[in-house]
Amino acid sequence: MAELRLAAVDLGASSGRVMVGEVGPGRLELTEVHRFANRPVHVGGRLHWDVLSLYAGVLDGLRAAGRTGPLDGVGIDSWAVDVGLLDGDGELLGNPLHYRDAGHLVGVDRVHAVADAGELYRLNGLQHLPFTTVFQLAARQGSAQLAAARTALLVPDLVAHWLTGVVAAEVTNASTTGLLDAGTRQWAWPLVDALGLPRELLPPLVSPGDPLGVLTPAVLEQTGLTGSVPVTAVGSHDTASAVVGVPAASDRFAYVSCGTWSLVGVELPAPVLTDDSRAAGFTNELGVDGTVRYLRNVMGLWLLSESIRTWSAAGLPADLAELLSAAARVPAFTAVVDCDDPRFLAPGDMPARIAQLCSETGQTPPQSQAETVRCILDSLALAYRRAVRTAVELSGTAVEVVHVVGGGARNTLLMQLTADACGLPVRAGPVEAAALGNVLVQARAAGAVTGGLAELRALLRDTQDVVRYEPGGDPSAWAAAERRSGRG
Ligand code: ADP
Ligand code: LRH
Repeated sequence: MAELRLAAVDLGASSGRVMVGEVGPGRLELTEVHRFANRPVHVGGRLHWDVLSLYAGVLDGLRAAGRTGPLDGVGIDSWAVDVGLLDGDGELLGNPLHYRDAGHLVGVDRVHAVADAGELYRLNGLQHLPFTTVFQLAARQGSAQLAAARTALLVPDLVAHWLTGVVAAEVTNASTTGLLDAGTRQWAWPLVDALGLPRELLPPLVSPGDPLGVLTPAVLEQTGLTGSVPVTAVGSHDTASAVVGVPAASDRFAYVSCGTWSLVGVELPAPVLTDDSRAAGFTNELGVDGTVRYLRNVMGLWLLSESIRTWSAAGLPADLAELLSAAARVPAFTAVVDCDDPRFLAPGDMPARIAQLCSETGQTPPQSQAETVRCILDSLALAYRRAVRTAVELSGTAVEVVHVVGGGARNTLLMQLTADACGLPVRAGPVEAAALGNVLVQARAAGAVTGGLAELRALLRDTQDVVRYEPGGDPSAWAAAERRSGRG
């Protein structure tokens, strides 16, 4: 089979990007053709995604992709949980709410009145996060928008719908809604009914590799693309695509999908739905090829990006590279915090919140920007250590290496700290694992490559750059730091 040119649309919390993957047996080359900012908008007391601006970025990206040559296909992945609501005419009823909006919280009690936390976990297998779609929809009960809604589309499904006209819910991302049964992998209708949500809101499920449709004539005209351009379902949850993009050589690996969030875990054949797993805050999201992504959401580089935003607004130095090199000169463990503290979730003054938590745990708060950055990186490495160890314990898997993918793999200090903290070798990269996973699933569906995840990962190993970090330092220092963070 000839080589294919496939576009990956990858919308992240910090930026959207369109990449072109050239792929065939033994070849996988990814080129970024367009990147655009993703700027949430606070309006009317709620935090929204500017989804039309993102869609305009997607169209610009497809146009740019077309300028580099004809396209054989398109796949879309994006962040989880948030939905756009469409009315009976298929019109978007409002901008999707952002998962960091505080208004979702009222939904938690409403859902727990129908199914307590234990029942919910046995059903959907998800870590408790206050913004999971089921809580978001419950919070909107009684709103005019939800009353008018006939279809709820997760963000990548919404983009796919605008590109093709097709209405579908891709299953890896549907598994983040809390409304999918982790056992049957179908919509959990009894829960949907008990919550009084209309069944019609939830579209038919599709799986990665399924054909979705073709770009509409209007999209072809807007992008200058020609012919019939297929859109294929990929792991539409960006983390699902990123895990495909992990260049692991065996199944004895843990991963950190390291971007705005850090998703830390292992790949399993079946969910772990025990009470211990629930208490440890582990999630069972669906992966490509029927796998389970058994992982924890760690607050991630959000702690750093939101600190930088705070400093920049105050006119303080805010260059990422300079801050990281200053942090590398600060002694380790000056202060550490529990990254999982829910107070870190919302936008706002991050350095102040970090200082507050340090005081609450009896530590001297960071005294400089460099110390704050160091505190964030030490604390993230500690959280990765805890999550990897707990994933191994609860799932019974063996782990010999930690693969880190996503933008955070560029952070050399964080990578070394991760190796030291976990006491395991770290393999960092590729940075654009989600786009690579997206392209690989399309390529396989089109017959340009064959095999399971192991074969797709072998192609990644042969074609992508990976940086190696070996563990060092004093392991007991990490256990002591963990106690100081309030988690030990
Ligand atoms: P998302 O998909 O959530 O938008 P990315 O995977 O693009 O996130 O990762 C974004 C993060 O990567 C940034 O918050 C930043 O901390 C980190 N990052 C990006 N470039 C670099 C770099 N050159 N050096 C260190 N860190 C980087
Ligand atoms: C990462 C991510 C993560 C979700 C969060 C909302 O981009 O998709 O897997 O938990 O966004």
